[in-house]
Amino acid sequence: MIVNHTRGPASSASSRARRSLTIGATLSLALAATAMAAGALFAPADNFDVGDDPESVAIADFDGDGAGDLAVANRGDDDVSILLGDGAGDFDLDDDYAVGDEPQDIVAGRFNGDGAQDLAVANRMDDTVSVLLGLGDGTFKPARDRNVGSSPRALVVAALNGDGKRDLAVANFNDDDVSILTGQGHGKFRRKADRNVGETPRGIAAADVDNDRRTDLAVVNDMDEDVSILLGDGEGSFPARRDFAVGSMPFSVTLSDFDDDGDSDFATQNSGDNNVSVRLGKGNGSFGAEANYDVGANPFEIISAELNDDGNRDLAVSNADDDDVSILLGKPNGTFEPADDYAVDDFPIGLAVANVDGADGRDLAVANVGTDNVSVLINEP
Ligand SMILES: [Ca+2]
Ligand SMILES: [Ca+2]
Ligand SMILES: [Ca+2]
Ligand SMILES: [Ca+2]
Repeated sequence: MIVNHTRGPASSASSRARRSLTIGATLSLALAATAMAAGALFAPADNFDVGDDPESVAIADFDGDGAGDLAVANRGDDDVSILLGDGAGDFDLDDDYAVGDEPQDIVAGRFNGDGAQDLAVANRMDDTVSVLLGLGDGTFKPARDRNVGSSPRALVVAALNGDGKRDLAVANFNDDDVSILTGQGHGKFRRKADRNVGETPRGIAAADVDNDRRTDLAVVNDMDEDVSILLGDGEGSFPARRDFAVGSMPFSVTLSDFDDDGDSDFATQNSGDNNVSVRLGKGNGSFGAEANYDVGANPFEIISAELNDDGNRDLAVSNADDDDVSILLGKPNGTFEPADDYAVDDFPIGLAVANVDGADGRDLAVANVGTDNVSVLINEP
């Protein structure tokens, strides 16, 4: 087990990024010009300063004004920055909230019954998840921490045990397992027995992949270069596991229905191959052969969403060494067009998607570790 294999940027990556800054900027401008000429899906990025080493970003409406806001986990500051949106694509830093040691991943969800959006954060150095309960006005109560496994790197909000309350599943990098935290409905969680997966899990997603109306999990394992599919029993346990191969150094997985056949499919970024793997689901917990699509250098995170309003799910991938985001537009049969790249800032990792400006189209937020800011890409359909 490689305990020191961290998800964050190594110093070599940072220096590599600095060395390539000039040529990277020139290339980015050229790519942006090309994209604009071809009918760009996104306007040039606007950047908003946050804390030190932002690794992850979530979008939700924290103050209830109908406009999407940002929550950013700052690994270097051990806190979360809240940026409130004005509904037109602009964001103001509102406040920071202390969380655990080296927050790595952040998700929004409603964990108690007050209707306000709350936050959960995986802290990789103190083996906890911080829960921040929102007050509905954009502010949060002080974090409460819950123990999970060793070196939690990613988490997902889902209904896992059929009581209608939001639960959490957390990928523990050092333990090769997943912690299941069942929500009690008042903002507290109960930890069930951990579930083993492959070696060094770094990313996690939730959906029903075998069409039994019970939520399942997809966990991407860096060392094993595969995805563990855990089939849920609807009671918060996952008795069945099958592993499906992907590429080299996968850190992130997304579940979606790319070919619109009603069965969940998955995609990973492969940092060692500079591409993505897509495997289409068969609806019974199994998946078809891997298809690969090239993206930029050192892809770190992948998300899926409908981005160009043609009815086919698309992919967005953050390319840490290219300082841009690759957009792969989906086709009806579950294959993808070649990537279009959109420039962001230095060493982008975290991605989130939602409509933040009120106009048509889903927008992207990208957390840039190298420049301690978040890039917002506004969709221009
Ligand atoms: Ca708002
Ligand atoms: Ca299921
Ligand atoms: Ca499908
Ligand atoms: Ca699409």
